[in-house]
Amino acid sequence: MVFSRMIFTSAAIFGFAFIGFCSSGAISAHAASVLKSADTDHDGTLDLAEVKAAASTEFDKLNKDSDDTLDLKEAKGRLSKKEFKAGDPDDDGTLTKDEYLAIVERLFGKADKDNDGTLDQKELGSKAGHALSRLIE
Ligand SMILES: [Ca+2]
Ligand SMILES: [Ca+2]
Ligand SMILES: [Ca+2]
Repeated sequence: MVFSRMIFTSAAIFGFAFIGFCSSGAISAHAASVLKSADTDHDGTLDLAEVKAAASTEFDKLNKDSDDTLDLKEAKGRLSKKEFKAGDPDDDGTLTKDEYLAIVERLFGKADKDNDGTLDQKELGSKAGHALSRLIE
């Protein structure tokens, strides 16, 4: 009885560890791919200029009707409704590229935990880094 409970417990612990491993693995896989594609000077980190350049390209890609702004529908999957509203200070229901890049810059500052002006893969895998990587790839 005690023995079988022990097996069950260790199986459960193993299961949780496995799930945890998979989800953090998925985040860092995305972080790694964002890092690879946006790191144009190949120094292994992203500075703000690289992040903004990638975000600007992504904005153009998301902006399907080419009217210079993103509406909530175009930003879907990248920004939650709340994030969209917070990034739209003139409250006109659309994001200009400047507003989009301001969100990116804010998230960059949040993700740059050691304040060295660059994001490494670990910082990109953080919560803010993950939110940021959605906006640049
Ligand atoms: Ca770089
Ligand atoms: Ca706006
Ligand atoms: Ca940093």
